[in-house]
Amino acid sequence: MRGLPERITEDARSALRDLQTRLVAFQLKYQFALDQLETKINILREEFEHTHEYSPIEHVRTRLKSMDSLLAKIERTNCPRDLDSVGERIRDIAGVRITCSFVADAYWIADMLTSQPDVTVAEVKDYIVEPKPNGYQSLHLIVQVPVYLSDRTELVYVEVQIRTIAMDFWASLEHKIYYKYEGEIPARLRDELRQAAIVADHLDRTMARLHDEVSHLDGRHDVVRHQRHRD
Ligand code: 0O2
Repeated sequence: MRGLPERITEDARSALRDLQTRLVAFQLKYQFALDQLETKINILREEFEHTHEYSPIEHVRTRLKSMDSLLAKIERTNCPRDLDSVGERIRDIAGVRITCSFVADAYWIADMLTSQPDVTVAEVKDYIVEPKPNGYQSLHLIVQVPVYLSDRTELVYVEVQIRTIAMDFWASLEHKIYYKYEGEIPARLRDELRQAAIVADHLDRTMARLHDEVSHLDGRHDVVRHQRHRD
């Protein structure tokens, strides 16, 4: 290739190897943090299913930010290009998305997770109480969890997004449309999406009301929920 020396020196080779080792270690700690949180969430889910034959957690998905997306965010946010700054400033490198049936469950799950002694809340963005102008609704938490390595413990940021199935349905499609139009969604589609977000919100409210009505008849879910809140 033109512009590159034909043979890289031993020093350059060793610097590259060192960088590669540090990058892999950097990514691994996010994977470990995700594994930990996923285990915590699965324990909550299994315990609920076993004890109450019901779980507020419908589905859990984890993802590590791709290198392309991370580099774009470093660029966009003018983040200094060292791993310490990236780890401190970009807090959604590891992400967990939890879907639930009802809006109240989103807060309930957030409470259960963040009341664990090794989960520290760093930020909360409540786009359910205050949806984004495009209609996006979700509860976002940035938490820190300890990752125990062979020679040290690191506190690692993870973004947790909690939302109902209806909000998730909306967000998945909006995300696809947003990328298809590279952020410039035509006005008609934008309006229809905003309208669809209102419909999703209405659906969530109706389902919650119906669920409450039925729960009063068998008493099961509410008993579980109220017990949890009293604890
Ligand atoms: P991906 O592909 O899910 O990783 P920023 O990350 O700079 O956009 P900020 O303030 O750091 O913004 O975080 P914020 O507002 O909590 O949003 C971060 C993530 O929430 C996004 O990550 C999306 O997953 C989701 N999100 C936020 N706003 C919207 C929205 O309007 N529509 C949809 N569909 N999702 C949204 P990424 O990195 O953009 O995407």
